[in-house]
Amino acid sequence: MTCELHRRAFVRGIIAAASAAWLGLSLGCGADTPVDAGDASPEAPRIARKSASAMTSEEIDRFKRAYEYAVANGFFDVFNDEHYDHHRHRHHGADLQATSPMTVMVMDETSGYRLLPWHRAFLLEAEQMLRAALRQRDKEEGVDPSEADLLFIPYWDAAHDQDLPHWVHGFEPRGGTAVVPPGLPEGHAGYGKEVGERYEIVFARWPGKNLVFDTLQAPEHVGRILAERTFADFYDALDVTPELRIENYPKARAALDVLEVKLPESAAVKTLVDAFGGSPSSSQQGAETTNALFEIGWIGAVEAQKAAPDTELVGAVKDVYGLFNFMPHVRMHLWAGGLDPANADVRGTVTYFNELTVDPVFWMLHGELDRYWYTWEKTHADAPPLQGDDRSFNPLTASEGAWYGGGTTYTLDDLTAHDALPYVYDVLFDG
Ligand SMILES: [Cu+2]
Repeated sequence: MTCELHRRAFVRGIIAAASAAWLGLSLGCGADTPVDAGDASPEAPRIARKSASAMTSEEIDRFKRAYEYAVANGFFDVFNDEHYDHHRHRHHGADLQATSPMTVMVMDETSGYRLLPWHRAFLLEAEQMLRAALRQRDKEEGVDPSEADLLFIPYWDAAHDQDLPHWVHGFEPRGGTAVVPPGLPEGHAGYGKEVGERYEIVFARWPGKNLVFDTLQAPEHVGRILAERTFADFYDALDVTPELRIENYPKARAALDVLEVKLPESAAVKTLVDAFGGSPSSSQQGAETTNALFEIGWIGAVEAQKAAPDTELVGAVKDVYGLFNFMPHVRMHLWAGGLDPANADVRGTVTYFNELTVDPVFWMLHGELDRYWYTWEKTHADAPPLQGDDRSFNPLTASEGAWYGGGTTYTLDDLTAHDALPYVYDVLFDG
């Protein structure tokens, strides 16, 4: 019993320490009252977003023609730049840096609560832009442009697919530019240029090829997230705090002992040893712990790429990661992007905040997170705890969005009134 209590205390400590980097502590309060699902009226001109795995060949073709045209013409450049502009948008609980090893910078709690509504608005803008792009292409090619009204951004049902949808493998649109962020590793297309300059994106995607992010969330995991009662807890489970696989704790602890011997000089290993034995800490220490975890993940990936890797070291890194069942948001990005098998410093396009909008997987994974939220909203009245200006979202400015009829400013109320949204999901998430 004592042992059990001791272990629980440890687990709480690790949760706070190793994951606080994805935000700080989130304390929320909200109602848990079921709301009327309110079916869409049949005459409403709404598009039904479907799973990318369930699209017809005609729908896939339409989406691909719009998307590749938009990327090739640089229409996503401004989407990249806006997504990268944290100061204006405050739209992520943590900023994932371009560095290798990966590092996170913790944002304030409000920025985390803005993640879902901001990306809901961003998806609406992209969907509108893609329709305008398709109309333009159709006119150029002498095709009836009215098909553009049928275009939607599909969602990636990663939990059920456990892979990328078949047609997305190999669909790697070329073109587009992005702004150089600090810390790009050698081997990345923007490396060697001044921070703030533009570079031509070189599309990269190695799904499932990140040593320590090589699995996707299971449907039951999503089911547990959807069972959270308040928005704060729902958001936290989606984006901030991993589940712990307590049964893997002894293996993870033993693996840290191995790493201490193999990497006696590593500050990251020391940080993790302290976190495993210590008490809950501030979010700054939490960021340090998360970054230490990322660093040993990188050490493991570099080792695994050697001609004759130290398999005990690689196994120990994997065992430390085995303690965590990571949050769907970061997991989908890192799984889909993967690591360059020839250079573990370079990640896939969909993991870099400054260039990720050229990968359709970015939109499909955020469509899926949006579908989780949309599903949750059907049975919960609670909303993101945001006040004043924080309830306003303007992903693209009026002048940037003018050409496709966008650049809208959305209020939180606009974005949470399902009946007023121009889309529905063909099905809610069902674990
Ligand atoms: Cu994201």
